[in-house]
This record gives sequence, structure tokens and C-alpha cells, in this order.
Amino acid sequence: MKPTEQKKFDKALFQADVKKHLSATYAKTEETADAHAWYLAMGKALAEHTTLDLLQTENDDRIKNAKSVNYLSLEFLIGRLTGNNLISMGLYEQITEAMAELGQNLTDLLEEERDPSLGNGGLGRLAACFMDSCAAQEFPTVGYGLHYEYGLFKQSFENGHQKEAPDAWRGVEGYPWEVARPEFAQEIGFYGHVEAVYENGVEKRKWVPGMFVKGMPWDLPIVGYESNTVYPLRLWECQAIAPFSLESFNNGDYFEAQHALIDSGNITKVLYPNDNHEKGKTLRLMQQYFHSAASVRDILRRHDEAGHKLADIPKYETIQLNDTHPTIAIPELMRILIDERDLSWEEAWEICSHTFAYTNHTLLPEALETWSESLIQRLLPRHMEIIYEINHRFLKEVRSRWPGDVEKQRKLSIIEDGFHRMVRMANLCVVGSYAVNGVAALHSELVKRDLFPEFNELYPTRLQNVTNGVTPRRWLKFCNPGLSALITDKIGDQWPAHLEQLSDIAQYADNKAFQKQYMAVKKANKQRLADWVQENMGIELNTDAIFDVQIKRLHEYKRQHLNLLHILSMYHRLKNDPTFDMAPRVVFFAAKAAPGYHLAKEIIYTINKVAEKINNDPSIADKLKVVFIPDYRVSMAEIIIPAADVSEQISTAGKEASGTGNMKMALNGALTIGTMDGANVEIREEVGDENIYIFGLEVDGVEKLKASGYNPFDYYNADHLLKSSMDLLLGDEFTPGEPGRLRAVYDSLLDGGDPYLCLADFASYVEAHEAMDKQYRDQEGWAHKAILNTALVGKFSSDRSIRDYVNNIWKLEAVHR
Ligand code: 26Q
Repeated sequence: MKPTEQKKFDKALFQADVKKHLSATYAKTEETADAHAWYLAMGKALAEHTTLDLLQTENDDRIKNAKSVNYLSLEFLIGRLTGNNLISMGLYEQITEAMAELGQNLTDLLEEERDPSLGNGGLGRLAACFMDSCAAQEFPTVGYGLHYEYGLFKQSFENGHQKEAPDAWRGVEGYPWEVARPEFAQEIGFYGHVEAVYENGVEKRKWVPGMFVKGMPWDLPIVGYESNTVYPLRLWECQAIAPFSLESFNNGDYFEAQHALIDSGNITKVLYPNDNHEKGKTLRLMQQYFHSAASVRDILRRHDEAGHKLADIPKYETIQLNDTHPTIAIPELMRILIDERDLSWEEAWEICSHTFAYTNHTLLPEALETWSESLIQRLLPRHMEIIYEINHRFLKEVRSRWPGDVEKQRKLSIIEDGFHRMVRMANLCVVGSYAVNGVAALHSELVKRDLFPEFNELYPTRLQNVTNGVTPRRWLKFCNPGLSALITDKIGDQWPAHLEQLSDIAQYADNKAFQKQYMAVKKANKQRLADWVQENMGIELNTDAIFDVQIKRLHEYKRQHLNLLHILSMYHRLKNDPTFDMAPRVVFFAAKAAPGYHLAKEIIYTINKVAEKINNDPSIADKLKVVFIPDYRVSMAEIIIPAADVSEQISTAGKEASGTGNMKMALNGALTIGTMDGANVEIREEVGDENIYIFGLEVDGVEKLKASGYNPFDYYNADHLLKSSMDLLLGDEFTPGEPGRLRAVYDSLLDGGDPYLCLADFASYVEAHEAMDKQYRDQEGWAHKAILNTALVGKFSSDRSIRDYVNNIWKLEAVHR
């Protein structure tokens, strides 16, 4: 839909709707309503419109008869919906005015919304950007996720230590944008046994589950940018089937029945807070199966109701698996087709193996999912049989390709042999999918070379690349209105849907007037962040300083502790070298650590302690400040990213699959300091080597160093600055009266072997920072580079990523409404 075709907005009607919800839904009068009540009432009034559009999209025959993508993900880190939906609906200005007439400031109301924290980090946020881009380009999509009661924990600091608290994101009143769809509820089984039944002399397998739960779907509206298309993000909530056990209920064993209610309520109670690390917990596998089973059944329901044949599933549906977390959907679809729909194995496999596609997001061995065979056997006995059969037939193929090569069979087998046999979910995904992709060019090459070389030989076209992207609506237009206005002023207002147009900004990179305006916007964004920090953390910041930003989950491979070493080196030099000069700098961190990741929490503690000392040292003054912003979340990113001068993307080469924060910050005019890792490689290709600061070992350098026996002490002893910086952690400089309290990080880098090569990259990292520091003192040169970053990263729109999926993998067409 073109903006000119926008449905007419009736202000008076909308205001009446808001007042109606204020009283009828939230029991407030205009006199007693606070900002929160006004936000809720406004949200409900808006959601009325999106729900209508959702139903129309759902019932659109052209969509029913077109191919859809079903995006299966255990995480959707969508961020606040109200502001974003207003932008997509093209109503931001009108609603600002309508609410102002009701005495309410829209910006303040938007701050009342809690972030739906239904994801950990990059993978969940990517799923949210992809939903936005599918809707914007009107590629028929349903997102399937889980309706966790508690999202990712809230983080606070107590004496520098991370403290976690539960996050009941829906609040007491419920989330205004969601709508329950009880008509689509599903019953899902667990446990039990498999029976053999004979029909006309042929054996049929039948799973008899030992317990059932209910899957209740809640729909969130994903509004297409400037279109009436609204796709559902369907989140399953697990509920007990009440009365759970009729027998125990009738026997008067009420408490037994209640107990069961409580157990099934547990399944979607809380999001697992591990990022890039799997822990083989039963409840997590129950979440995964619950999610897959409910989603697959809903897909089949839609397919059946549209009047399509089973054999045509691959023609009308594709199922994208966001990492291996929903892998069990593959044997689940096989089970339904064979056991419930009476297809032969061959017919069922023909369908399945042309329906699923799998995205890999990590090479870290500790993040590759495996589940114990005995656990799957107990929880999902029929699925285990099906997995054996898939493996059996697959290994036959391996044997005919490499006769007599037992090693190949051992490596490729879906079942890992050993004392405890394990099911390798990634192998099951590759075997059961028609396409597998990595998330950046380098990562996809490593997937082929290191993770699945034999699969790549066996199925040479299956492994592909789709470089990640981010939605320019949320990550530029909405979060950076100043820069957006400036861009629109120069190149018109079509860029949010056609980000490649940003390249037209490049011609202004040397235009002094434009540079001034651009830097003024950056300054205002820095002021907005500084105000937030002043108000919430009581730290005063100088907005002339370099705002140096590292925001992402806390993980050793992301090397927040390398950044820390740089901070220590600056502190050391400021204290000890009278000739040392540097531009004032504020180093920002924001990161949550998985609650069970001890060293990650120690790194947070160490940074906080170092920050405390530096920020209060009068001799440092405003040369250096360190700010660890608590409770990193999407709405916080929306304030930090537009204010960044420097974007820290410093993972050990080969470890970060893509990164997406790198794209968001470059788009908003930060210069990247980064390794040749993930999408940094492609950002450099786009912006040019002069406009990015690349440092450190590359993948082959990392490999060679590791192979030759890396010894961090060699670097420690040879580099005076490095040694002096690290030694600061040994005494009680930052923990008065508690010497050695910061040893954990120090030890991990020396005795611990420095597995992510911080010391090897330190000198090169410091050198890159010095070059940036020097460049920053030349503000015109800096502006030139920053403008070119904004101008040249159009490739990283998630619209382009989705078009890549559509053209190379999904093969489906847009349906314009
Ligand atoms: C697995 C099993 C049990 C419990 C938890 C998990 C689990 C949960 C989340 C494993 C991994 C994740 C998240 C991974 C992730 O966020 N990966 C990131 O994906 C981004 C989008 O592709 C990339 O940009 C990042 O490079 C990658 O680290």
C-alpha cells in the first residue's frame, strides 16, 4: 500500500475508543488515570485496528493460496510494539496530536510500555527484525514462538555484582497488543509408550502419551510498514487441561490434580537465559517439543482448511528453523503424516525433506545442541523411533557414498555413540532440511569447511549463506528521529523501505554544512544518553568525549575483557605517563551474563569496580569514564545506539557468527573497531577500509597460533603496557582492602590459557584505538567517515536478508494487500 492510500484516521473516534478502554477495560476515570493507564487504553484502542487487519490477512484467499513461511523460533525479542506499530501504521503524528488533546504526551506514554523480553540476544532479535521485514514486503508469514510468563531476567548491580530478578513482562493488566486465540488451541502429549496396532495385516505404530497439556495461542500483530498487512506472531502458552486427571479429580484427590496443573504450567513459565550455551535440561526439551508440536499442528490446520493436499505441503508451506531449538518439529511432522495421516515413510519423507530449512547461528562447540537418547526415549518415545529410522536410512546413503569408511559414518551419524548416546540436533537438521544457511559470508564458509564438510560433499547445494540484517524502521527511523529527518531532507522519505537509497547520502560526506548538521544530531543523541545516565546512574558525562560502546551479551568470545584491558591501559598511561595524551572518552558497556556463567559475572564485577575507581578519581577528571548500563534490553539499545561514536565488535576471529549490533551502530554513524569476524568482514567491504578500524588476528592466524601452542605469558612478559595494565588487577587498586579480589579475570588470561586470545590481540587493538583517537581530534574527517558509514550500509537491511531467503531458499511470492 502506498502512503497516499492510508486509511482515513478518525481522530474523534479514536479518542472515544481510548476513553472507552480507560473506563471499560481498565476501570479508570480520566481524573484517576495515570500515564500507565493512558498507555494501556491507547494500546488497546490501537490494537483494535491491528486485530481487524490481522483477521483480514488471515482470511485473505490469495494468501491461503500462496506459499507461506513459518518462522519457528524459541525466541522473539520484539521490543516495545506501540511506537513501532504507530510508525508502520503511518499514524505517529496523528496519534501524538490526538493524545495531546487528551492531555497526554505520546513520548511519555511510550515509556510506560515494558519490553517484551522474549529472547536472549542476537538470535531472538534477528527473528523480530525478520518478522518486520516479511510484513513490510508482504511475504506471507506466520511467526511461531513461546508465550513465556517470565522473559529474560531483569539485571541490577549490587556492589558491582549482577543480580537477577524475574521479569513478568505482561504486567498485572496483561499486554495490550496481544489477543488470545482459543479456537486454535492444541493438545500436546508427553511421555507414555508406543503401541503396535495392525490394520489389514500391516503394523501401525501408535504413540499413547502419558500426559497431555494444552497449547493456547496468543497473537501479537506484526504490522507491515505502510501497509495494511498484519501477520501474526503466534506465541504458545502451556496450560493444564482442567480437570487434568478426571480420575483423580473424581476420586476427590483434588490436590493430586492441582499438582499436575502446576507442572504443566511450568513448561512456558520462563525463558532459559543461556545464550550460546546448551544445558541438557528436561524442561527445556519439553519447551522445545511443546513449541514444535503446537506449531506444526497449526500449520497443518491452516493447510487443511485452505483445502490443500498433504502432498502439496512443500508447495504451500516452508518451515524455517531458527537454529536447532525447534528440530524436533521434523520427527513430529513425520509422526503425524505416518501415524495419524496414514502416509508411507517414503511419502512422508518426500514432504518433510522439502519443507524444512535450518539456520545455523553458531560454531561454538558448547552451543551445539545434543540431547541424551534416554531422555528423548522417555519423553517422546515415538519420536526416538523415528529418529532411529531417519538415521538408519541416512547412514545407508553415507555407506553407499563412502563404502567401508566407518569414520565418515561415525562423524555424520545423528546418534553420537558412547557411554551415554546422544542425539545431535544439527545433524538431524541438515539431513531433514532442503536448505541450511549460515548468517554471514565468513560464518557460512566456516560452516562448510569446519562444521559440516562431509555434509557439504554429500549435498553440495544444500549449505548456503544469508547475511543477517536489521530493520531500518526500528533501528534508524524510530530510534534516531534526528538523523532520519536529516536523511529524508536530502533523499526523500522512501529509504526506510529501500535502504540501498542511503548511498545517495555519500555525496554529502564532504559537504561542510551537512557534516555540521550530522554531527549536531549525533551530539543531541549523546546528550539524550548522557541525560539518561545522569538521571539513572548519577554519573555526569561530557558529550564532547568519544562515546565508545560495547553492547551485547556477556561472553568470553565477545571479549568484553579485552575492552577492559584497553581501559586499564588508558588508566595506567594517564596515571604514569605525563606525555600521554588522549581525547576524552566514555566507555559504555551493557550486557547480561547467563546466571550460571561464573567468569562472565566476574568480568561484569571487574568492569564495575574499575569503573567506580576511575569515575571518582579527580586526577583522571573527564578524560575517561566507564559506564556499565544495567538491564540491557531493546528499549535501552534504542537510546545507546544513536549516541555511539565507536562500535566495539571485537570477538576472536571465527567465533561471532554474524553480529547485528555492528550493523545497527554503523547505520547510526558509529565507526567500527573490529576483528575480521562475522559480518564485520562485509561491513568493511561496504564502507571501505578507510572507514573502519580492523585489528587483530584473522581466522587463519588464530588457527596457526593455537596449533603452534599459544602461551599468553609470552605476550604478557614481552609487552610492558599489557603487563602493567593487567597487574593493576592484582592488588587492591579497585577493591580497597580486598587485594586479589579481581584475580579471576587476570587468572583466566594467564593460567587459564586465554582461550579467546585477548593477549595476542591486545597490541593491535590498542593501536587501532590510538588511530581512532587521532582521527576523532579531526572532527571534519570523523564526520566524513561517520556519514559514509550511514550511507554505505544499506545492504544490512533485514529486507535484503528476507529477499535472499525468498529468492534462494523459500521461493515464494509477495501478496500485496
Ligand atoms: C540452547 C539450548 C538450551 C538452552 C539455550 C540454548 C540457546 C539459546 C540461545 C543457544 C543459543 C542461543 C542464542 C544464540 C545467538 O543469539 N546467536 C547469535 O545469533 C545472531 C543472529 O544470527 C548472530 O548475529 C550472533 O553472531 C550469534 O551469536
